Amino acid sequence: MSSWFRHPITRRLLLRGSALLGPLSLTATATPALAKTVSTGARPPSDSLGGMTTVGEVDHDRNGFDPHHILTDWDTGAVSRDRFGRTVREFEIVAKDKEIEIAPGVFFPAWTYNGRVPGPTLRVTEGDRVIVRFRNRGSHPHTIHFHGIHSARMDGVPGSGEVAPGGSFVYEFDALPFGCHLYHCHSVPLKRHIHKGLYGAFIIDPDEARHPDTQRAARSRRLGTAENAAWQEFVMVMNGFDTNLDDENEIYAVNTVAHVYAKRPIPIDRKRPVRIYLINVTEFDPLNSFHLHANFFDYYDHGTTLTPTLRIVDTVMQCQAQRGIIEFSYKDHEPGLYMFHAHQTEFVELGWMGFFETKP
Ligand SMILES: [Cu+2]
Repeated sequence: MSSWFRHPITRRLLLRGSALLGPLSLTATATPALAKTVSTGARPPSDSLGGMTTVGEVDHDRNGFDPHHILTDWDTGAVSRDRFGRTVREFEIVAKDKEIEIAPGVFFPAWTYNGRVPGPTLRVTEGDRVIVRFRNRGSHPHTIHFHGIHSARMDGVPGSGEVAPGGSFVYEFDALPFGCHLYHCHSVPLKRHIHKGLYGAFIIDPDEARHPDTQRAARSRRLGTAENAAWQEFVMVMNGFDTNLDDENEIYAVNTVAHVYAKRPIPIDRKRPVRIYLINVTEFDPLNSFHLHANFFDYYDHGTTLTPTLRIVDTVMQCQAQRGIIEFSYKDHEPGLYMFHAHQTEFVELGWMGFFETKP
């Protein structure tokens, strides 16, 4: 039987209906809160957007996380030294079920790491010993599978590091290679466990002592250095949500909440360069992308090199779990609102669009 007969109302049909009929007012949890008018008080003004954002406000306090904080809240762990003098970073991650609001009035029964989607952004330095104490307080078996170099025992897949509800496991490995990585649950069915919200960014900064020929570039990446402090760094996890179980996403976003950076633009100091750790975890669609307006950027695929793998581009695409680092500057631009979005334009209308607001 075709999927059309099993799920006669798809988001594409809804969009088609929306175009024909005007504003939609369908029941929450099944449909995004899209409309042809923009919410009051939101920036930028509605006439500049053509009324393409969600209407109303998400209660970030109720969610327990705010996508604006997620942009920059690095979790560097509890730091100690081992007997060899090496830095050890310990993290606590708890899986739990939690309903979250992903667009105004649209609630999603998520599975979360530490109560948020995406989970905490773990940030370590190349060569650190990483210890992750994982407890599963959710309703299903879960794992944490890290993208990185580690032993089979630490791989976080069924049969190796999978944790039943109520159980726990300690993942331990060296942080390698440096780059922009991710972690996610690897229990089956995999697409459901990932799509429910069990993922997060895992950033390994380069250790400049290991890169004598590119020390300056390495230091600019490593949190805590003066070179790094000159940058404005943001984590952007591109995700989507299937609210009606039809294996298609009804809502798309960066860091979970539809249009959150359109309605509250990300302020940037245009004199300082910008670095984005971009990660795609979107389920059900083979590709996602990032497009920057009125500017071009350099891109480091997987973040595992200190020289760009793409130069002077304004769009980059990523398959699921692909990620990379984007670097650009607005120093020669006039102050204003500069848009960024997926260049799958359907995703834009369903939540994946935002603005940088450059200050003089
Ligand atoms: Cu899981």
